[in-house]
Amino acid sequence: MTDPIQDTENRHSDDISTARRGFLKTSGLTALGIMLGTTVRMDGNLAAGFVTQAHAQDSGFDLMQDKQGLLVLGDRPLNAETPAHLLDDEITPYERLFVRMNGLVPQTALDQDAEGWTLTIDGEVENPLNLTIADLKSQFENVTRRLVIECGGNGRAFFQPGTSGNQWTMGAVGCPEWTGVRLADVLRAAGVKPSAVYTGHYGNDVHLSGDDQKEVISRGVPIRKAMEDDAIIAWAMNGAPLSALHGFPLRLIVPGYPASVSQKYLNRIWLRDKEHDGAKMTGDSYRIPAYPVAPGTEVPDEDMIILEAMPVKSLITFPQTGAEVKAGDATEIRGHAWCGKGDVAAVHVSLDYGQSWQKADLQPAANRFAWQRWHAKLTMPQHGYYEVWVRATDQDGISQPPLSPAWNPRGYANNIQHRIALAALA
Ligand SMILES: Nc1nc2c(c(=O)[nH]1)N[C@H]1C(S)=C(S)[C@@H](COP(=O)(O)O)O[C@H]1N2
Ligand SMILES: [Mo]
Repeated sequence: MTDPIQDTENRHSDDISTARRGFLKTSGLTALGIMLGTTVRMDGNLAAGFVTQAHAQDSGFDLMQDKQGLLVLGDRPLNAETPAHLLDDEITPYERLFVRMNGLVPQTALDQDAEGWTLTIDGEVENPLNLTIADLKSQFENVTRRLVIECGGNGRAFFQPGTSGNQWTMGAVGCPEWTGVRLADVLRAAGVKPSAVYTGHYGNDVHLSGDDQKEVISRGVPIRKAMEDDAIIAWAMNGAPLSALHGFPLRLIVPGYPASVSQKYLNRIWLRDKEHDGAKMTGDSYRIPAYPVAPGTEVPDEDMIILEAMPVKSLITFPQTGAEVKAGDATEIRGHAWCGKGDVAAVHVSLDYGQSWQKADLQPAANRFAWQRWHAKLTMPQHGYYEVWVRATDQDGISQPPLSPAWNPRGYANNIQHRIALAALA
């Protein structure tokens, strides 16, 4: 069955320009992504050209070998998203978690070598700390939490006109289970001075240029966000040490905000007496206009403000778009919903292009900032083509729009409704 929304290259047919589609179809990286999306073994039987090209590029190819079904958007830096139907697990397994690198994976992570690793807490604190991973494990309460990470640019592909950056569709999101210590506990142990207003996060990944003096990414959050109980400094994901791609040996998870603040390969948190100004904090990075702008507007940097809480969002993770169902039978539809403010209030599904909505059964979150499972049963009245649309609503009554929301120059925070196509058989 070929319909516009089952084809990942076409995405929402009305949301991506023909020009862009043409580009994606002919791009070698798309071909690579499609190959990685299959069960083809990475090392044995690929065309020599691919292997050579990939190996020349930071061995991104090797790193992807235990990922299953992800679509690679680029390999230097390495970026890959997960098709919605592969995000059906309540706890996202390693194999299906998206990858977002701004630079190159550091050697320490490739070698899984945490020998001598320390986390420095300095700046606006009474007692600067230098903590080993053993110190973190023994001196602070250990916590395990399911926390959503979502790239600020997830959904970028649907903005018109298009904006530069990875053309993420729906799958730059996941909800693994993280183990570590509360960021707030560690900051309190360092003694937060009243002058501290912002955090600045650092890791040891390598700039694409190879220049080790250049910062890859160093973002931060307002101190009030850092002192909430939810953010953790993690050393494990799904019960295993962090992997090379996801931040070994330590990373921050600051849920609710764009995942760019969740620093991987974490070795320093600098408390600042002003808004942090590290790499990708300034200019238009992870910023949106301070006022609504017409699509395509050039916005001066001084009118851009930092993107904080991510908007309410949901996915249909079952069935897979394009599936065949039986007309007249109640069909199980399910997915997840999450929100940068905390819990989701309601989820609705529509079988008639948003003209009428049915309330889905929504389960409570395992903990704050975990995604919430929803289920619905829908019956296709007769044979033919159907679309299922989903819409989540947050605690303030704000729900997802059917079309891309406020256009912004870098294409952040797009929480357009997800939809799938189904073929109902007689
Ligand atoms: N050190 C470091 N941390 C980082 C990044 C990075 O490039 N380097 N990318 C950030 C961005 S933009 C995102 S969306 C998340 C992605 O996390 P993941 O690759 O574990 O899915 O990591 C964040 N932390
Ligand atoms: Mo991101």
